[in-house]
Amino acid sequence: MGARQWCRMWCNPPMQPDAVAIGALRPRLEKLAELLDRIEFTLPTDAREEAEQARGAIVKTVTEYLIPRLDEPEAPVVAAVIGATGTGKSTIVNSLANDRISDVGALRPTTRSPVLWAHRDHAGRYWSEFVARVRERVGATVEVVIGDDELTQELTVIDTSPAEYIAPSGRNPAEDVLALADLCVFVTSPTRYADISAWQFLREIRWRGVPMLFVLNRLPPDRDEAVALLNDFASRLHNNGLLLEPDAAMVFGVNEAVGDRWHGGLEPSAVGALRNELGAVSNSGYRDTLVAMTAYTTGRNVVDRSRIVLDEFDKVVAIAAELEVVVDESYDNQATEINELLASGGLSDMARHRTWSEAAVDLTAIVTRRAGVAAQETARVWLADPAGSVLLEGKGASLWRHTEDTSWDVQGRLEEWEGTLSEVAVKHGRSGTMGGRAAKKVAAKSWSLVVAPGEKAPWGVRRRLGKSMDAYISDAQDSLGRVVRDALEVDASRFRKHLGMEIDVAKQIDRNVVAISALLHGEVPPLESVPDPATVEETVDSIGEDLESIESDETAEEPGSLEDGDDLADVANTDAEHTGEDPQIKIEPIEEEDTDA
Ligand SMILES: Nc1nc2c(ncn2[C@@H]2O[C@H](COP(=O)(O)OP(=O)(O)OP(=O)(O)O)[C@@H](O)[C@H]2O)c(=O)[nH]1
Ligand SMILES: [Mg+2]
Repeated sequence: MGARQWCRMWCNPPMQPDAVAIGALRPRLEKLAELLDRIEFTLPTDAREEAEQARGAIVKTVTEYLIPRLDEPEAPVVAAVIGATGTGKSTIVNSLANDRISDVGALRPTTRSPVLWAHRDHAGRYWSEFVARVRERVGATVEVVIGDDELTQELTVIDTSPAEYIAPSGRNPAEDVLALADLCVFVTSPTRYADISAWQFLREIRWRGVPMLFVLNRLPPDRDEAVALLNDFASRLHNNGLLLEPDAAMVFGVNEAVGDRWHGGLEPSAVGALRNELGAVSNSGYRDTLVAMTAYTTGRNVVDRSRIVLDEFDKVVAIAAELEVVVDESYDNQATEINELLASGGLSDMARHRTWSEAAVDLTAIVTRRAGVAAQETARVWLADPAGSVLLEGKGASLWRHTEDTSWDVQGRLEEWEGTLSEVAVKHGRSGTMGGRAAKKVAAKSWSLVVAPGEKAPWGVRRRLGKSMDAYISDAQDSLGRVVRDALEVDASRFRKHLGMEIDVAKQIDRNVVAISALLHGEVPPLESVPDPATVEETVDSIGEDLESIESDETAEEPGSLEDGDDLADVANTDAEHTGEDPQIKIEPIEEEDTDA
């Protein structure tokens, strides 16, 4: 009874969406987006912009489209009407509605912010959330037109501003709407379809994996001329990887109609085939397939783009590792020199102070100055490096010297050191019997021996440490040396922060990409490559057969269906909707009864 429909929107070959895999994808995708949101490409690698863009696009697609979509599988299909200014997008929307939904006009651009056309049934929770999401992205000026049209029961249509239009906010509303859409209706005209900018936009849409319907509007009345234009457009789409076959039947042709209708649209019959198609793909039986397919394709493309991000991450990690060596060496040199001074008695002057707190002030000045030297040394080497110099130019300007906090921080750490000395004393106490109080006394009286190792130790210290005296001093010097190193590391960590490296994050991203890829059935082909031959062969063959029968019947007027094996869900008796009364161009979709159904 029903018919299976080969929809013209499947410009990319259908893939088998697996409901289970798609459900399992959700947490993985969410995690991936969260991880990608945390990283940032700051180093000037060749593909940095591309990687940053890919990163942003993945985060946006996953959080703003995929997750909400998977959460609300029952929500109406959202079709974004996209195209250059004056191609007749608003005219097409009004024609579909046979009503004034969106203003049309000679002013370019006419539509400056999106117009949503929806059914009043969807004014509930989902709807308010969706509208809020659109408004949040696109701005509060988004207009919502609520109606009763049957078509909108399962479909929300959004008329957009021209694809090339940048709003005063600096955003591109069409792009923003597209990011939330399940389906793109791309409208163009004979004078516009060859524009390069349109193709760039289309390629970007293709990345998203959103199914597309192509409308060539404002065709001339001469049939041969119109057919030639449709063929040319279809073959360009095909050459750009946007249409499986260079087949004009996959494009909706709409004639330049004469005479104005009150609502700024055309006769409804002019868009009859498009309306049927939109009705068919948003039909609840079909919608699940559409949503699953879009989610699936989007998921595949997310994996694809994640690889760009990961490749870039590898490069960045390598550069960062080199720059980090400079940090390590500069600070390590300074720490080593201070430690050598300590060991050789070069800092013995500090022993003149009465208390360690006073002596620590001297050592603080030394360590702070050394931090400054290490910072300067690191910055000097970084400056000579292309990536390093970029880091120094921006937020890294302050890296040339130690920070204002360094001295406070060093002093705090050094003062605490005396407290830890008693533990060293306990370790070296005669036959391991030194109590806590005695150890404290030893610590208080022996700090000066640590900074001035040649001095004679007070009797109390000698008595308690006996033969372990030298070992104690050596251990205590090591522990002070470590405090100095740690204090310098705090200053060094500013450089590391600028490298922004979270290698662990990269690993987690990698793991998620691998898992997502596995859920999507294995390897993801590169974006431009030819799709899975098995699927394509089967699909193309079945189209080919059906085309033959159509080509021999030039008068075929009815929009209809083409069987596509088991890939697509049944569409409940779409025949009933196929009025096919298009008085204009006679290039129509292809129909065949599905006898199995
Ligand atoms: N006669 C005729 N005029 C059309 C047709 N399609 C569009 N127009 C006219 O072309 C002009 C632009 O149409 P719109 O529908 O506003 O174009 P748009 O793509 O929405 O333009 P923007 O909102 O600027 O992006 C209007 O004056 C329409 O009346 C058509 O098929 N026949
Ligand atoms: Mg418009």
